[in-house]
Amino acid sequence: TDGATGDGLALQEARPKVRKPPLYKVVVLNDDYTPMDFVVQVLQRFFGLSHDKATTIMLHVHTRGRGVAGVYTYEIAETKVVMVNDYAREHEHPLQCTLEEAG
Ligand code: TYC
Repeated sequence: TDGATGDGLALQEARPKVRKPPLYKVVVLNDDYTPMDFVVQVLQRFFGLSHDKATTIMLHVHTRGRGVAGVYTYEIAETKVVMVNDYAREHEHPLQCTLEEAG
């Protein structure tokens, strides 16, 4: 505001400059050993997907080699990558996911 009246009439209000943060894809990779139902459960648990959507993505990864589980800001994407990779290792499955800049 203009400080004098507090109503923004005497001086023009500045347009707030709001920038969209860069986004990152969490990419899930195929492998020959992780059970399909484990992948579906991981996608549901860590990416909030329905069973149907998780199954569609799992089958896409299985047939095409990789697929996007979700798109997030850097900190959230990186945290999910670590959580999924740790969880898969704990369960002794080779399932892996990685970060990728979203265009
Ligand atoms: N290819 C695995 C199998 O045949 C299934 C699988 C799907 C594994 C997706 C990883 O990200 C993955 N059991």
